Amino acid sequence: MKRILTIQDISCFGKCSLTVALPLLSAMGIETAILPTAVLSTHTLFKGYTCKDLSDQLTPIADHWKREGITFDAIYTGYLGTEEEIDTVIGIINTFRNDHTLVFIDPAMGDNGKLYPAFNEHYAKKNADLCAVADIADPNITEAAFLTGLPYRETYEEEYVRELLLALADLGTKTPILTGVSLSEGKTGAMGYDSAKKEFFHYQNDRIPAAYHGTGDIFSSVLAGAFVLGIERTGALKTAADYTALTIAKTLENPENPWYGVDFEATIPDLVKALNP
Ligand code: PXL
Repeated sequence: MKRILTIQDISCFGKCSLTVALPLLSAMGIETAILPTAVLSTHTLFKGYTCKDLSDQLTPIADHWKREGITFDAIYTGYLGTEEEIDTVIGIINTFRNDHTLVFIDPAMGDNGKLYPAFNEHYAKKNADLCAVADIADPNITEAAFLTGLPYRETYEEEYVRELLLALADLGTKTPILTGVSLSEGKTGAMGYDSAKKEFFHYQNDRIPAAYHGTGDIFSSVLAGAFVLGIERTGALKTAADYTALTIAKTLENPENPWYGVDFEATIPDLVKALNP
C-alpha cells in the first residue's frame, strides 16, 4: 500500500483541509499520515474562529518519525499558516524526500482574485519557495497570479493559462497544474505543463453553475492520490475533476445543503468505483 504524508491544518468544523484529505486518501486505498499545522474551530471564512498554532510541534514529530525509520511515497501540503512554517515544511520535505518521493504542493491561500483573510502578499510570495521544491503544484488562477506576480484575470484565453504555467515552472515546479481553468464556454477543469517534456496537458468537463468552499481541497486530495496511485497525468486530472463535479452536482440535489461545503461523503463510493472499474 502506498503511504502519503499530508501537512495542513485541522479546521475542526467546515469540511476542508485535513477533514477532507484524510477520508478521501483513505478511501483511495492510500495509507495517510497527517502533520497538523494548526487547530482551528472552523476555516477562516467563518467570523470569530479560534486558532492554535502547532508550528513548534512539526519538527519534533518529524524527527521522531525519522528515528523510527518511517518513509513516505509522497508528501502533500495544503493550507499552511506562516512564513516560518513554510520554511519548516520545506525542511521536512528535504528530510524525507528521496528519488522516488512525489512532492505535491497545493499553495492554498486564496480564491476569486483575493487572498484568504489570514494572509498577505508577503506570505503569498513566500509560497513560491515551497513551489520551488514541488514535483507537482496545483494553484488556482488567483494563487498562481500571487505566486508569479502576473495579473489575475477572470476572463482569459488559453494563452494566459499557458503563460501562468510557464511562470510557475520558472519558480522551479516540475509540473505545475492550474485548477479552475475554463478553456471554452460552459467547461471547466485543469491544465498542466510538464517542464521536462515541455508538454501542456488538460482535462475539461461541464461546468456546474455553483461554487462551494472546500472544493479546491477535494480536487487536490484526489489529484494527489491519483498521482500516488500511478495514474497517468490526464487520467489523474479526469479522476479529480470528475469526482469534484459529481460531488458538486450531488450537493445541489439537497436544498438544505450546508453553505460551508459539499457533500463529498455521499460520493465516496463513486470515487472508489471510478478507481476500480
Ligand atoms: O480550503 C482551504 C482552507 C483550509 N484551511 C483553512 C482555511 C481555508 C480556506 O479558507 O481557512 C483554515
